[in-house]
Amino acid sequence: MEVIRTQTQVGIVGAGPAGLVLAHLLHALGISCVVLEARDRSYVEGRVRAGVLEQGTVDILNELGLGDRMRREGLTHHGVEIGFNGRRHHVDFEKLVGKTVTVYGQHEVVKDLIAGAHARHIPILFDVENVSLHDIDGSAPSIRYTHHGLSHELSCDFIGGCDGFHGVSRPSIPEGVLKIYERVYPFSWLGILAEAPPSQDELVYMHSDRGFALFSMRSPTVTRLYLQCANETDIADWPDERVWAELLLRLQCEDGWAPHVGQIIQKSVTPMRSFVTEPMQYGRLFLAGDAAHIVPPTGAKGMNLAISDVKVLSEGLSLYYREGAMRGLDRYSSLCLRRVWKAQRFSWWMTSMLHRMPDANDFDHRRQLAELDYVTSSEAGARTIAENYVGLPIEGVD
Ligand code: RFL
Ligand code: PHB
Repeated sequence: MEVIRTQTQVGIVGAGPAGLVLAHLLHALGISCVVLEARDRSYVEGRVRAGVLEQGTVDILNELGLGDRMRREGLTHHGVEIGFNGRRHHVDFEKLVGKTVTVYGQHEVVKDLIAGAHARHIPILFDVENVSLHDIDGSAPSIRYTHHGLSHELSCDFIGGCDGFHGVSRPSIPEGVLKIYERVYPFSWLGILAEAPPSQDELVYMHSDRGFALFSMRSPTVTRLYLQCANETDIADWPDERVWAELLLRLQCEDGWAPHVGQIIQKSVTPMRSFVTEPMQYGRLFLAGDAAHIVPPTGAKGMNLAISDVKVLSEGLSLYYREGAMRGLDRYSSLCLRRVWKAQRFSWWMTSMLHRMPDANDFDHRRQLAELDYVTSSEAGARTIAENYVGLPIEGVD
C-alpha cells in the first residue's frame, strides 16, 4: 500500500494533558509538532478524571493563554479538610505555605487545550490506528500509523511519548533498558459524579472504620465523590442507593455535616497503582505523564506531573532548537524523576494514611490514627501536607 510521508520537528503520541500541553508549549516556542491520538475527540473530551490543579499547572495554562475559562469557572481552594473519628480538620494551605489549588475538571482542561490547538492551527489527528515508533535510537525517528484507512509515516527529530499507561511508546523501548518500580494496592476507588451542590467549599479526605471516602466537586452544582472499595468490585453490585448509603456512613461527622444527595450521572471503578519507569528517555523518545509514571489519586498529582514533565521537555527542546545543545534534553529524565519520586512518596503516604489496609492489625490502625492526629494538630505536620499538595517547584533545565 502507498505510504503518505510527512515531516515535523516533534511527533507527539497521545492527546491527553501531557501531549496537548507539550504541543502548546512547542507552538509558543516556534517548534512544529503533530499530535496523534487513538480515540475520537468527544471520547477524549468526555473522559472524567482528575480535578485538582496545582498553582504551577494553573500558571502554565495561563502563560499559554489558555486559562480564560479556568479562571472564570475553576474554584480556588485555600486548603483541604482531613477527617477521622467523625471530625474534620482544616489544613490551611494559604496560611501554611502561601499558595492555593484550583478545582477544575481534567476534561475541561482537555477541552480548552483542544479548542486552543484548533484556533492556533496546531495539528491533532484523532482516530489514528496502528501507531508504531521506528529508529528511536537514531537521529531520524519516525512514527507510522493509519488514518481513515491510509498509511502514513511521520518523520521527526524527536518523539514525545505522551500516550498514557497503556500506550505504545513505553513498550517500544527495547527490553532490558528500563527499570520498573511498582506497587499495586489491595483496594480501588469507586467514583461518582452527582448533580448535587457541594455541601461545603473544600475537599474532605475522610478516614473511617468502613474505609476511605473523598468529598470533592466540579462546579457549584456538581459533587464528585469516591469510596475505597475491593479490587474485584463489580459496579453492578453498587446501585445508586448503596453508593449514597455508604458515602453517608463514611462521611458523616459529629457536627452533622454530610454531602448533599443527588442524581448520579457517572460511576466508575479505578484501581490504585504506584509505578515509575527509569529512565524516562531512550534515544530520541521522551516519555511524559502516565506513560512514564502512575500515582494513586489520593495526592491529586497525576495530571500535574504530566504537565510538569512536558514543561521540562519543552525547555530541553527549546535549547536544542535555539543553540543545537543537547544538555537540556540529557537532563530531562533525571530532572523529572527527582520531582516524580517526591510526588510518588506523597501519594503513597496519603494513600497509606487515609485508607483502611485489609492486612492491618490493631496496632497498625492505632498508629494510623495517631499519624492523622499528628498531621492535623501540629503545624509542622500540616505544613508537610500543604507544601506537597500545592505542588513542589518545577526545576528548570539550565
Ligand atoms: P492520558 O490522559 O492517559 O492520555 C494519554 C492519551 O494517549 C492516547 N493513546 C494513544 N494515542 C495514540 N496511539 C496510541 N497507541 C495510544 N494509546 C493511548 C489515549 O487515548 C489518551 O488520550 O495521559 P497523560 O496525558 O499522561 O495524563 C495523565 C492524567 O490523565 C492522569 O495522571 C490523571 O488523570 C490522574 N488523576 C489525577 N491527577 C491529578 O493531577 N489530580 C487529580 O485530582 C487526579 N485525580 C486521576 C484522578 C485519575 C483518576 N483515574 C480515573 C485514573 C482521579 C481518578 C479517578
Ligand atoms: C477529584 O476531584 O476528582 C479528585 C480530587 C482529589 C483527589 C483525587 C480526585 O485526590
